[in-house]
Amino acid sequence: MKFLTSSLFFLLLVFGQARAQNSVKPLPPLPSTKQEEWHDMEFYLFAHFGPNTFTNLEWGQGTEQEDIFNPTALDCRQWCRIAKAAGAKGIIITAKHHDGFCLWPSKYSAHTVAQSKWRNGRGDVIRELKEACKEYGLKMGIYLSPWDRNHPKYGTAAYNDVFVNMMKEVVDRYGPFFEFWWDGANGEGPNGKKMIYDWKKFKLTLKMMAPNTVVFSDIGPDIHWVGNESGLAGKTNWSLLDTAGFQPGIGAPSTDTLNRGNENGHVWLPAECDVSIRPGWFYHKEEDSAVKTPTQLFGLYLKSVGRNSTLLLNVPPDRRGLYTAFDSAALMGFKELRDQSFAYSLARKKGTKITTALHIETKNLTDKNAQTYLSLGTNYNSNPIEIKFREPEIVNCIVLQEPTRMGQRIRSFTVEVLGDEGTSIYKVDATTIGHKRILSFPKQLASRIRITITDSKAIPLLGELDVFKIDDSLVEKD
Ligand code: FUL
Ligand code: CA
Repeated sequence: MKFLTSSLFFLLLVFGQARAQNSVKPLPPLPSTKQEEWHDMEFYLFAHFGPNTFTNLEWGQGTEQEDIFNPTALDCRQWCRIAKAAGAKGIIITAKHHDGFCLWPSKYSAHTVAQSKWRNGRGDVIRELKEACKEYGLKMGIYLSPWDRNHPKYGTAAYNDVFVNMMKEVVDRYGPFFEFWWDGANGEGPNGKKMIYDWKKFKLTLKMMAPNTVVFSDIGPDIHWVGNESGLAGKTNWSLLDTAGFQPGIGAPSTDTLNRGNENGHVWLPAECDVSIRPGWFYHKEEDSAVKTPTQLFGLYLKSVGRNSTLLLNVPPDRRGLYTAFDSAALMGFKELRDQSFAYSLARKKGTKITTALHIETKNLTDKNAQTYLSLGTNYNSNPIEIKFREPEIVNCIVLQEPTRMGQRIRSFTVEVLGDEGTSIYKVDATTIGHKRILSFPKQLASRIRITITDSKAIPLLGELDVFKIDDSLVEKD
């Protein structure tokens, strides 16, 4: 009997919970599965590599001799080993930058590794990276610049087909890719020619050939540029954007809009933060001393991943075709800081109690699945979440996630640190959450923490909640 009653009680609880979840409707636009998977990757590397590595330029002319590309000890397994140890989930390679040189032996260009002396013209960087990524369990992405300062057909309608053929070729030979990166830069080609890109055709090509790949450009179709190359997403950052009437490149929305998204945007289109570990995108020896420190990288992580974006961190191989010890040391230090900071959530500590004013079951907040959630109801303003510690704890960092499968809903929220008697010690107001919001602040001794959703487009839902004490030096300054 006792068993029966408790089973019944359990069932009622489960169904009650399921009903509560079912009664809330998703708020479109919603992410596709590939967008969700991409967002969950959070951090991955960019590898700018090509003739510029050897000429010390950032933008090659397109007139460089093929033989200039001559890495003496190329080893993509070394890149992958380091990427993996750094906790990055994938690598995107510049298969063709603005100079037009192809790091794979393309049928559609006479300016490729096949025309170089490197490995007697039989080298293929893209194949080597594909194999190394597979070995290390990393995802691979590819960057192809539409702007091509070498290709003889550039500036004519025929070049659109060249670009389409190149896309097909790389997808066919080296795919699947988790991401395809279209650079919006569009300057003059050989002989000063300008080019009008057939974006529609480009989009259709990847839609047909690579339906599971997220495609990046200034305005998508799947993810968009964050509006700067410093790795900074807006503190307010909607995964929604209006793209009708816009084009990648000079026809894109303002950088401010790209930085924050559109609150009522019609398309689910999250931002990606691309930034280099060095001042330049390509390797320059003189920048060995200017590699970002682990603390700087951690700061970028807070301002990208911690602001509903992802971090695409460029780490350029050198002339040997290897990651240098400077870059790899910085990456390992960055990994250590993330591990130390987020190893131990006080929200999950034994004795910590999480409650809401309306006594809703809160276990979905700490089940490590952002898509299972707690609904705060229509009266969310008067239904704050309280995290009560067994003993007062020093805290300075809160991590929140929305279940994005239900749409991005929350406009603003408040975090209050409370002392022994429930007195407010510290209060911080913040705006959007989305996939992940990391808030850091000067450390406080907290008995409780109260989180109130202050404004939401629809019934607010929270997927996950964590509280940390991170090193003082890592707290966001601005
Ligand atoms: C820009 C390019 O012009 C830079 O060289 C670099 O590739 C960066 C990621 O995108 O548009
Ligand atoms: Ca959850």
